[in-house]
Amino acid sequence: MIPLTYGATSADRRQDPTMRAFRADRFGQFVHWGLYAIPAGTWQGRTIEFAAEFLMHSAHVSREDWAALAADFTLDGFDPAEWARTARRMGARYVTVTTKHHDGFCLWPSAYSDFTVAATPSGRDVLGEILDAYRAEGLATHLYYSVLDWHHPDWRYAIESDDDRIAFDRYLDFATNQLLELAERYPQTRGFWFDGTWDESVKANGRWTHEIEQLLKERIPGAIVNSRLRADDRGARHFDSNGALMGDYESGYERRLPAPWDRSVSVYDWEACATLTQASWGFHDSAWAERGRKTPAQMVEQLAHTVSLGGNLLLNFGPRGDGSLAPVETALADAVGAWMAVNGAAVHDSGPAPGWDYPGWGFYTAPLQADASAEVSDGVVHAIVTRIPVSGILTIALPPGLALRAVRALVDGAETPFTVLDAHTVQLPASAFTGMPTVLALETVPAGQESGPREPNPDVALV
Ligand code: FHN
Repeated sequence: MIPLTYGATSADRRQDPTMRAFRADRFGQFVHWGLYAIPAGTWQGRTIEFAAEFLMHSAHVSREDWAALAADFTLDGFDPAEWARTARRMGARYVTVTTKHHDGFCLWPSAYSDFTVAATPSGRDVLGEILDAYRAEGLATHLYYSVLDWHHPDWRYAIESDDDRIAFDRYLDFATNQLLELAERYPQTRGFWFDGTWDESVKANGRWTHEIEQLLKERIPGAIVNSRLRADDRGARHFDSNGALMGDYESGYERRLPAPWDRSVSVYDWEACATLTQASWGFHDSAWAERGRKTPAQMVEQLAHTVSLGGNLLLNFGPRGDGSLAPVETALADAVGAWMAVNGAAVHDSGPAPGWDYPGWGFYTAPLQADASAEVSDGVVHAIVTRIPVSGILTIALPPGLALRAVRALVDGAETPFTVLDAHTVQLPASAFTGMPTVLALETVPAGQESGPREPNPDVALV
């Protein structure tokens, strides 16, 4: 064991009520909103095919020009109650909101910065309004905070001189003040989600990452902090130099998931985050972002995949510059919500089904058990079918010692017959499930001849 002062604080996963509630929630909404939603990926007529929230950086916009966007942050379409209702309808149980992203703009009127909502036409505490709206809908609230800050003159990527060290110490004091201010202003916050911590300057300050985590937990007992904040004495991130998880849950799965058979991740808590558009978290108004937009079925599949391995999924929304939600995002939320309204029991309060191996055609989940060390899930196990085999048959390998009594669809309780093959294997006809894959044959002809006469096929009757 390497001796560490700022490594993991505990070898075990937390079992207190706040952490259990977070684990049981399984599905959260991420919200990236800030000044970057106004230019939405385009600066002076040039659309940059990169994340919208990086535009200041990728279009080389000066601090002054970027700060001038504050005058256009007019909240004309801002309706946080609508955001919160949309999230609740979708089945999300918590929200994580960007309080300050890499551009340094603060959604709350921070006493420590002049680059905040206080400098916008409304001067309103936008963050406070968002948090109140979500809590009114019964969702827990988490605060995203970027340590990386392109606006603050004392931010450093690396510490290469005494001057850098002095400046960066000032920067860390500023960040500490802001974080304690957030904890004081919004004491009902359940968690802090740190980002922008990958640079050498932060890695050289493992002590600060340790201390701020402890300070926030003193101010808000039970607060949940992601692993991304942390570096240890030697600069190791997420997991300390002895391999132990720092923070309360691992937050390294960004726009990717562990392999569906990789049960090794289930030994700790983790959360994946995902974009709806192509690799942009902030609103990006372009064909480029749309090319990568996910369907409701893809998001449901990611959710099932995540829960089957004991993770939470944080699904990102990027409201538009005026504060309104893009209709395409509301439509996705509603479609996922319609699925969740019927099938939510396989997601909420659920986790991996111990003893049930990845079946290839979908995912198994089971209700969270008080005894997390159980080797086999018996009782009800949910099978979430996402890929129906072309054979039309689903094969279920039962954990040794279990037999199947009945199979019912969650949607209406209708029973599905199955065939027992041997002591451990049963088969279901895939016709029991909706959504059979369809194969389309695309017949092509040279352009201009598409409406010409068709050769009759002598083998089939024309209809
Ligand atoms: O650079 C950010 C990005 O804009 C976004 O906030 C994501 C969300 O996880 N985090 C960073 C990239 O890892």
